[in-house]
Amino acid sequence: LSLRHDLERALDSDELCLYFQARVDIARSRICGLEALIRWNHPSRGLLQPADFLPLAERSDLICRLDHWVLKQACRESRQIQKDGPDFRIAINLSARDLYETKHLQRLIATLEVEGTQNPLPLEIEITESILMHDVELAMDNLRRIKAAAPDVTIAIDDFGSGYSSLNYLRQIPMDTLKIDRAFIADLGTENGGAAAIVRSIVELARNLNLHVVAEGVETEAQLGLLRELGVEEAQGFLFGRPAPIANVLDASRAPG
Ligand code: G
Ligand code: G
Ligand code: MN
Ligand code: NA
Repeated sequence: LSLRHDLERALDSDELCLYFQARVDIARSRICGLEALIRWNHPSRGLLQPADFLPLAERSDLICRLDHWVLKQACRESRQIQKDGPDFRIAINLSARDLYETKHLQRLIATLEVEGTQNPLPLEIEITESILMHDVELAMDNLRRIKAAAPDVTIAIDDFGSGYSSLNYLRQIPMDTLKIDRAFIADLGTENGGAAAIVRSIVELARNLNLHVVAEGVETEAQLGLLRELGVEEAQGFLFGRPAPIANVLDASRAPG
């Protein structure tokens, strides 16, 4: 109850902050993008993770205010990031209400329309497969509206493989990137067979649909080696670094070795 009140106040104070996690180009072994992930520095509870407060925010349009804050803040920080990574793509996460509720979608589109061309770094929006499939016809219409207003903003399907995408819709959804759900990466190279076959199928599908592929949750060199063999282009996960404030991520990327 009071957490909700605190969160409304946090939006107008400087308690919210962004952590970033690197996305790595596997062939070149270098960072090619960053995913912005929200954190909340609560005055008495300490640093809160999305799981601690996003479910609460998602019950109302508070989530849209948070997501809009994240978009604006990620763009602000892009000016600093640009110095170290002039071509890093900056990804933010959207929630169901952002995509499906007209009022919030319109505000998002208005901001993307400006930032999509003025931001120093290219922007990507991530939407989970399950949110997309919730009402896929409306989702496609609304993604087309985003693309029409902000053609340089790319669209990624997050947690791909965990939902139930119809192959027929996949062909029609205006999207650029598939982020393979980390459950498949966790099973790569284990007795829990089939994960490699699924990753291989996703890579094949992505090639045919002209999409980029990112593996999420990469934690070991063994997984990275398999992903390279399977033709996955990009990887994200604890192997390369945990989400952290941007200065830490950029320092780590400059460190030798
Ligand atoms: O940061 P962490 O790795 O704990 O993220 C946990 C979950 O919270 C992920 O599914 C991520 O997509 C989601 N998440 C993190 N930041 C945001 C945000 O700014 N907006 C939305 N809608 N979800 C976010
Ligand atoms: O949007 P998404 O759900 O993909 O957000 C990323 C989430 O995944 C965050 O909670 C982040 O902390 C978590 N994460 C990032 N890398 C790894 C990893 O290598 N392993 C695991 N288990 N979780 C990860
Ligand atoms: Mn994500
Ligand atoms: Na994900």
